[in-house]
Amino acid sequence: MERSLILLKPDAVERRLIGRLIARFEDKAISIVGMKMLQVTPELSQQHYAEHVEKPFYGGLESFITSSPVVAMVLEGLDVIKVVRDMLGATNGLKAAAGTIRGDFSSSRQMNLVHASDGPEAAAREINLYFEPSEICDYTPTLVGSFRASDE
Ligand code: FUP
Repeated sequence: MERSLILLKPDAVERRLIGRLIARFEDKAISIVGMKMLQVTPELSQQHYAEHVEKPFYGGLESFITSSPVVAMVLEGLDVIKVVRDMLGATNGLKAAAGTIRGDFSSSRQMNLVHASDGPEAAAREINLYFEPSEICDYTPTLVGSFRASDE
């Protein structure tokens, strides 16, 4: 089992897409094990996007990510980091394949609706940035036998 940090970004909240985006993950039988709405501060943005802080686009990215609340989630599932990244599609909504979240809903490189961790190290770091351990629920879904075979 793997966990990933997902943010429904300010554009998703402003465009009233929260429910439809969460439904994409629920439809895929991925478990939500943590979820909350919060306002990202400049400090949190700088920690989250540490690798981008020195880049020319960072100022615009920080203004955007702090402009409205976000919904932060911890998703859990087999290979969930790659599965969710594939569900999002390419970073730029104009280049994302049809059928992906960004391909279907975004026409922007910055306003691409959802963030998802890009690897196990990033996931551990980002989950720790947004969630206390006590805010994550350890549970086995009752219907897990309908999601996949026991040896998968
Ligand atoms: P991703 O891994 O798909 O979230 O994308 P990156 O880590 O490459 O970029 C982080 C965020 O910066 C993206 F959500 C979009 C934004 N970005 C810009 O606004 N302008 C750029 O030129 C590149 C990225």
